[in-house]
Amino acid sequence: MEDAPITTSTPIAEPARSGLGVDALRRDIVDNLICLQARYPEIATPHDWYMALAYTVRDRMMTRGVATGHAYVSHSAKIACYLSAEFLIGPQLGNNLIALGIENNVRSALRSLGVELDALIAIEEEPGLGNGGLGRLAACYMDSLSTLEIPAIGYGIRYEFGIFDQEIRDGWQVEVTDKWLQKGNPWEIARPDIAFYVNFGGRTESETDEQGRLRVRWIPGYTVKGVACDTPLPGFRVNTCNMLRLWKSEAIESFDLQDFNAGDYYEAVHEKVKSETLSKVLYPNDEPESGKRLRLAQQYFFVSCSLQDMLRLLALKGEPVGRFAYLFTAQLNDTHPSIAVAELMRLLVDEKLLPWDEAWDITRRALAYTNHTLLPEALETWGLPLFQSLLPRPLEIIYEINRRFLDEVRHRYPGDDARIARMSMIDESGAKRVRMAHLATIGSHAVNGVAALHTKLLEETVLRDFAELWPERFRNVTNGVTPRRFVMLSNPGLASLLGEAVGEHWATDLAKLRKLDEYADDAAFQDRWRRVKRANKDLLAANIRSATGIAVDPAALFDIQVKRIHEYKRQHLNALYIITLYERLRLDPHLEVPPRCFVFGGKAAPGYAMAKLIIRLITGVAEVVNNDPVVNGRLKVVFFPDFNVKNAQFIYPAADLSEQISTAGKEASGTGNMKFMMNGALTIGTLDGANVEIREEVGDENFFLFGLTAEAVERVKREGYRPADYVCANDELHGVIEAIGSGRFSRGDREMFRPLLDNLLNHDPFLVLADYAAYVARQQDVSTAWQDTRRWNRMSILNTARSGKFSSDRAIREYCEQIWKIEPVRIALERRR
Ligand code: 26Q
Repeated sequence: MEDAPITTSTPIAEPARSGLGVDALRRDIVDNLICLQARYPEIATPHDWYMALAYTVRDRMMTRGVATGHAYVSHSAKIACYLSAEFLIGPQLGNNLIALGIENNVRSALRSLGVELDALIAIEEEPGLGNGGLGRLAACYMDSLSTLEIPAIGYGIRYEFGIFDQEIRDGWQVEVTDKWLQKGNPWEIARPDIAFYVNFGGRTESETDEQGRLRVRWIPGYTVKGVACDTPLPGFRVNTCNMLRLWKSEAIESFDLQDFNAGDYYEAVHEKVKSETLSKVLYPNDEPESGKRLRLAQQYFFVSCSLQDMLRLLALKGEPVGRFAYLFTAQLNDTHPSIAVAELMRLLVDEKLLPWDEAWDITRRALAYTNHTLLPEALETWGLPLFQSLLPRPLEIIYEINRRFLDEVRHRYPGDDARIARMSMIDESGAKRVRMAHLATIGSHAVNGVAALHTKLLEETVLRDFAELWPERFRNVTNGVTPRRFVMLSNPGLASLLGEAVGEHWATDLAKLRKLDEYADDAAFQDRWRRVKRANKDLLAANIRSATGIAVDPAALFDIQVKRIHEYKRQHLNALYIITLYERLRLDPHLEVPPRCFVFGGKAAPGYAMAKLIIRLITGVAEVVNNDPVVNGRLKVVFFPDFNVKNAQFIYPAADLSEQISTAGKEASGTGNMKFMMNGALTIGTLDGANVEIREEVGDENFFLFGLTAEAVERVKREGYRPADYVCANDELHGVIEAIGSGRFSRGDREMFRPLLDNLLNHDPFLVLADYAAYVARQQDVSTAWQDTRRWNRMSILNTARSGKFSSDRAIREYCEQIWKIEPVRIALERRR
């Protein structure tokens, strides 16, 4: 057979797979459609086009990713490793197009093929590999790390099933499994060659080696293999493209072979299934649940793989183990990866044969810990028997660290046994438990909270003894969010208006938004501002209509609370206010009430009955209020199902009012509050988490503050909180409680909300009724302000103008300067043909 003839059609000037021009993009999209999707254009489905485009975009990122990886190995630059059990990165296509700056060219290329880009962006399923704030924070930080050209790797778990999809049936939450991998994931690169073994169970043996050193051998009960799955995360308009490296569990080959040889085929297959189970599913609770062995196994699994990978990279860099802490810094995203303290010690002492003291010095200098909660029930601890049986060797190491640490404490505070008991890594007050926050604190050179108030309370309460012992290790890094995803991508109308007003650099230098102050009273600018907001509200209204069937008026005040459902976040306080308004209208149908649309969104942990009942209350109120002719459309209540990153992107831009109403002292930071602010929403909120700093930035006159302070909350509790007093003192509140109890919002069922009322009236640690009157009064001020359109627009503009502090770029710069001591590395791209 002869070779095909050499043809000379007009060549496209740009190289395949890296060209950014319209012609090259168009050519490569069609190539990928044929070569990877095995479809020709005439019969391609939207999903085929999506895949072809995604691969085309991925190719462009590969060039950058490879150059970035090469630079990190050949430089002696330090790498920041962000260890997190969760990464909620959201849909990738739109974000990557923006980062590469090829959105317009791709749009043209597709249009010439008769395909609409927005339709392809809309069909992408997001990887829901997180619960909420903590997982999304990790994703925002990865975005900033790449954009700021900081050498970084995100390390986590590649769950096959992420957070469940939420459906609302009959007013109740129903959980549906998330099948994000069903149609394939074009962004991920599996790396079977990068794999590590992780041991579990079994026992340990000690022996003395030839050099007379004591050596411990861990004889595991079983071993699991972790395989790397990489997702490239490009920085905004830079060449840096860092990797998110997620570990997938697999069975080790030799293991099943052994059983197979022994003839026990079923046992071999069962072992394989068990190993694969490890990374199967994300725990959908944003609080630890006692006794979940698999959860602890997941944590150890990803931490061990990640640390082994860092040691591999160190060797690749040609560096000795002793240089570990100069070349890597690992940030522990809450205590979930805190077993890293023991595992790094194990790897250095047992495997690399370093002396204990040298290993301890490296460990402490390499690790730093971020705390995200003060709630006692959310502090992670593990029962000793479980820990012992799953991780016998790491537990021995924890004991040894603890013994040495407590000696130090004893030396410093002689005779203070109570302090020793408080600070120990083992809680011995009841059945013994390992305190992961103590492990993380003792094993780190820096500990930080996520907002100023949170850090202060952390130092005064949960980690008080540690802050007293090592004050220099504690610092605050207030959270931030990425303006690329949450303004530029989510709110293109606002983005172009901002570009005109303050110049194009706002997206990487958010403090530039300050210049908007000058426009706050400019009538023409206000008008454009209002029109952008209105278009966003039209879009949300359409999405509400298709998701719930509810028609809302885009001219109404959009009052939004989206976040996980939790008693401390007090969605039920918001519901009480809605019922208050409704009862007022029933009493006086002619009452003047500016039209409001209340939107809720958020998932409840599947086992959290009270949170699920709060959802039921909201949907019950919605059913009654939306359909009562007395209301006449002036109030609308919507529970938007399945709040996730994708939905969030059209919800934040449409908000007029942001509800941040947690009990003061309970919300570590909040990050939704920042996303709303950037998009021009005003906040009604308590002095909690980052609300405090938001109010400081925007000014009290542009923020609706209410409620007890954290101090007052503690005082009320100390003196005895008596909810009934607040009901007796407030007729409206009494009426609201009666209405719920009467079955008005439960189709006549007087039992349904009894547990909720019982909670509010008899044992509510979150003091809902204590803040009710102040909240209702402040909401009245909101309505008054809303009726003065000029005033409202001014406040809205000032909120965006003063949101600069809350960029994740600022937060990452602080981590780099104060904790990681890392500098940017410029990535050069070679010209390739
Ligand atoms: C732990 C052990 C076992 C099973 C589950 C968990 C678990 C999982 C997720 C515990 C906590 C979480 C998530 C916590 C979280 O999202 N916290 C939020 O973090 C945000 C980022 O700092 C803050 O803004 C929020 O205030 C905080 O609630």
